[in-house]
Order: sequence, then C-alpha cells, then structure tokens
Amino acid sequence: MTFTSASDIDADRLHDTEVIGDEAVAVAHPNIALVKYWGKRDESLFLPVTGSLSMTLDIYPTTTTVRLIDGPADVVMLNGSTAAPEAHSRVERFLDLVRTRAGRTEHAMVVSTNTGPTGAGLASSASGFAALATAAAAAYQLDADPRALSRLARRGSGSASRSIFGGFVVWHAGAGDGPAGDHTSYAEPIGGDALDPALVVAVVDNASKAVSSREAMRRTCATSPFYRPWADSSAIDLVEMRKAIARQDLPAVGEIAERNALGMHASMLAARPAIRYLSPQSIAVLDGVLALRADGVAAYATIDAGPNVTVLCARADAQRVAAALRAVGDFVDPRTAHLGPGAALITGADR
Ligand code: 2P0
Repeated sequence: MTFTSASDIDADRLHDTEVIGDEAVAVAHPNIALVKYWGKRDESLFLPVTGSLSMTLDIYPTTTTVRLIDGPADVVMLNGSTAAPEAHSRVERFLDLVRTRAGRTEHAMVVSTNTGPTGAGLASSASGFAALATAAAAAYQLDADPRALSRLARRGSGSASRSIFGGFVVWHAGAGDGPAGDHTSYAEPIGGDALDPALVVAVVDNASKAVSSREAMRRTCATSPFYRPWADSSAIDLVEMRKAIARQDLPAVGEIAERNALGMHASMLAARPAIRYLSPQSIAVLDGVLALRADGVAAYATIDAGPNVTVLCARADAQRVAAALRAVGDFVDPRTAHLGPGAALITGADR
C-alpha cells in the first residue's frame, strides 16, 4: 500500500500547528451500486428516497490520515494539494459532526490520497468519506460500531455508508424523518459473496463531471416527471436483486442492475433542464455489451453519475469482456475489479 504521510506532503503547513498525538489512518474502497441511490428525502441528514445495493470493489482505494492538531483551523490535503474551498468545507462540516458527537474541540489535519479518478462518477466520494469517517472516529476516540460508522459516513456522502462494508451491501432507506430516519438509515453486508462476479470498469473519461451528483439528483427529484416511477420501480428492483444474489443468479443480477441504471439515467434525461452524463463513448460501450451478450457472454452494464460504464460478468469471463471493451475504441481503458473489503484502520507495520 502506498502511504504518503502528512509531513511528507506539506510539512510547511504544520509550522504553526502542534501535533497533539492522536492520529489514525484508514483505507476504504469505492463501491458500485447495482440498485442505485438517486435522490434524498432529507438533504441535511442524507436520508435517501430509496434503498440501494452495491458491490464494494477491490481497486481504487482511498487512504486517509486524520491527525489532531493544536491549530486555528482544520487543514485538508487531497491528493497532495490543499483542498479547494468547497471540498475543504465538506470535510470541515463532517469533522464538526464528529467533534460534536465525541465532545472534542481540537482541529485536525486530514491527508487523503485517492488512487482512482476523483469526481468522475467512480465513487471517489464513497471511498473518501468511508475512510474519513473511519479515521476521524478513531482519532477523536468516538465510540462507533460498524453500523454507527455507516450512519456517520452517510452524512459525508450517501454512498459512503455502503463502503464501510465489504462485498455486497444494502443501504436501507430507513423509516421516517429526523432522528428516526437517521437511526434507521444505515448500510449492512448481505453475504452472497459466493457469486464472486467481476466488474470491468470501462473508463472512457477521467475528468471530473460538470454537474455534481448531488446537484443532479436534487434536480432530478425536483423536476423530472420520470423520477417517481423510477423510484417506485427501484424499490422492486431492490427486492428482486437481493433474491437474485442469494440464489447466485448472475444473469438476473445483471439484468436488474442494467435496467435500474438505465432507468435512473432516463429520469435524469427528463429533468428540466436535462442532465446527460452519457457520452457517445458511453453509448459505444453499451453497444459493446449488447454485442457480447449476442455472442453468449453474460455481461451487463451499469453507469453512475458520469460517462464511465461498468460491466458485470462472471470472473471467468472478465478477460474476454475487457478485451471486447478495449476493441470498442482507444478511448476505453478497462480495469477489472472483484468484491473488495470494507473500510479499515491501518495500524503498526502496515503503515
Ligand atoms: C450510487 N451515485 O448509488 C449512485 C448512483 C451516483 C449514481 O451515490 O450527495 O456522491 O454525497 O450523497 O453519494 C453518488 O452520490 O451523493 C451516488 P451525496 P453521492 O452509487
């Protein structure tokens, strides 16, 4: 594991601070939803409209250090640079939540290194806030079991609630609003790892998206006449997906995942003004997936809030799928992922 310490990256920024001594390092992986989270019923508590189900990946980890400092403000370093104001505020607000719960007041230096594309619809905020929640809870000595950590991570980014756990994970929408919703909206692993699929991530564009998923889901909920039908059908997809995973039925898992994702994009296309993450390259990859199926390969697409397409298939078919996607065009750079682990603290020699 590559670990860059805070002092390696920006020793100067610590000149007017004193390290208090409490430090924790955590690693977390992104997850790809097979039944999507798209829409909040409560923006401040990050309560989703629907439940969702994901697969935690074993690629693109984020490593985050939280070090308590005796300084005037939080210091946030993302991928070796000082965080932009908006990202800084997001981290600061999250740390405020942790500090309030822990009854602590010290500021922190946060150093986060993400190995995947950031903000490109490949779940960097999921791995980022899952790692931050895990490291911050430890640094501030907040007593949090995995479910409490999942609820905490949710407050940074909804999808981060799922990256606390490895394998297949369901995030419950929860019941009610306010504290009741907050307590009942958490993620948990559901087993089913015997299915052991591959996800071939067809990266067609590494760039950060023009419209954030937060804004896009807000606009979709508020203006798309197709949003409610999608949300209603997604609730059915979630029930059917859990059954398909339990019976290790890869074609059913793939069909549900593909229809759920395309329905989500359809609801965005009907937003006013429309949100279109799909690019001509995305469509070319979707055609490639159809061609694979016509050739008898069980391959199914899912797409998050960006142009990159992720293709679900059997582990044994992953190389063939990656080769077929590469043949779609030079713009496709496939990476193969499998089921990955939940967020964890890194201790001692592993650092
Ligand atoms: C998902 N996505 O289920 C869906 C599918 C993108 C498309 O979760 O506002 O970054 O921070 O809660 O978690 C992206 O949304 O949004 C996302 P916030 P988040 O993975």
